[in-house]
Amino acid sequence: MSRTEELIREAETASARNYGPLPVVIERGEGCWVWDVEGRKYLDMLSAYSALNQGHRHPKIIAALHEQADRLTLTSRAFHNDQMGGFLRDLCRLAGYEKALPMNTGAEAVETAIKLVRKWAYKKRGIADGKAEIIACENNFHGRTTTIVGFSTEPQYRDGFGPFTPGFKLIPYGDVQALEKAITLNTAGFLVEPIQGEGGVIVPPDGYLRECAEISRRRGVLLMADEIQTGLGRTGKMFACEWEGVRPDVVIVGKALGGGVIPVSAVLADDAIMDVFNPGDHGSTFGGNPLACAVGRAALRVLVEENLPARAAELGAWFMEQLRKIQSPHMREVRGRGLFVGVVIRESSGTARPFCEALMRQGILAKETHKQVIRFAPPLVIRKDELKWALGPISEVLAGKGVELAAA
Ligand code: IF1
Repeated sequence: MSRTEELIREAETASARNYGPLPVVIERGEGCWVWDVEGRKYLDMLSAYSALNQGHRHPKIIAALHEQADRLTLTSRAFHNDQMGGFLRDLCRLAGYEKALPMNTGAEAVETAIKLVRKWAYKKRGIADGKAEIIACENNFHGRTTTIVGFSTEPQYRDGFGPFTPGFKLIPYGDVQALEKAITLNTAGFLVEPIQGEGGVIVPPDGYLRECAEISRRRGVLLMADEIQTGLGRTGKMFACEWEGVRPDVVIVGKALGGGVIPVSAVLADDAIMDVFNPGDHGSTFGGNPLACAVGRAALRVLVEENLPARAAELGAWFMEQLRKIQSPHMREVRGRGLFVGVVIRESSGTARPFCEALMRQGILAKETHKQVIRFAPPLVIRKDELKWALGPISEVLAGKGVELAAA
């Protein structure tokens, strides 16, 4: 048995079967490259679903981690720590909001935003107790808690996990009329991904977010943008909503906020919304811990100092242009924004999975989403020559080389 097989067997024996990863065991990473236990090198074009925008082990982020680890790691929110204020101030300045509430994972931040908007609805909008509604979109992905999967439209994410939290209404993504129609006097918020990630890298029609913002403002509904995956440079702007000049009422960030090191998430809003929270209303043992804050602050500094959003815009536009030139009988469409790119495989060619397996054998790690889509989202620190190299194996695989197509 190879070392890879041994380690996979060990993990599969001891872990729950809630994942089906590619059969590669990674032991080291640097920048946009990782190495497996057999010493093979791969270009990481998944970036831990955009949690590694700054690349693996960015020296400035690792230095902040070490420095803080040697001083103080955790206090709980029962006491103050000397790192949280500076981090949240930087985050608020970068995003243009008055307040930030720190949590750990994306799902926790989404839950936080839901609680915030509901409480705002009762305290500020005067919605009758227990009646507040939040509108979300079909094909959404906002996390895995029981409340969040309750408004998923993916049957597998819900199957076996009910009963679910009431108070959510679904509308088609990209449809402004549907939003206008779905809003009632009890609607508190509209929760939306600027680009649907897990949904298959779905870019909404031009003007969609702007019109949603206009409708929300006119109807007194809070616009809640889940920028967990699209934020922090991925799409070529610091926040994807900037593409349409939209300033949501509530912004949710996570993933790359932790610099690829530890889970750090946050909810951003102005004080007129955030001030509905009183001591005891909400919290987290680890949220706002000094280690996370030191790392998060360094993570933000790297995004700004290295102009990562602009790099994503430039390299992403070029990369998509090159992908579209590839001659492939299997490729139906290339879509995305910045370095958030989806290549859609024709249904007649089977699923995207064997293409991802073939890419892996050629030294490129990418992951399929929604069966037909290969997602390419490398760290934003990637260089043009590295992307250029990737186009070689990508072209070959999309042409069918090394792809074990399942019998139709
Ligand atoms: C997994 C997907 C991506 C997210 C948005 C909230 C969360 C996520 C827009 C929750 C998380 C992750 C979860 C991860 C895989 C990944 C994913 F394929 F599952 F859907 F990126 F597309 N909002 N997305 O994308 O954040 O609680 O995980 O920190 O394995 O489930 P989290």
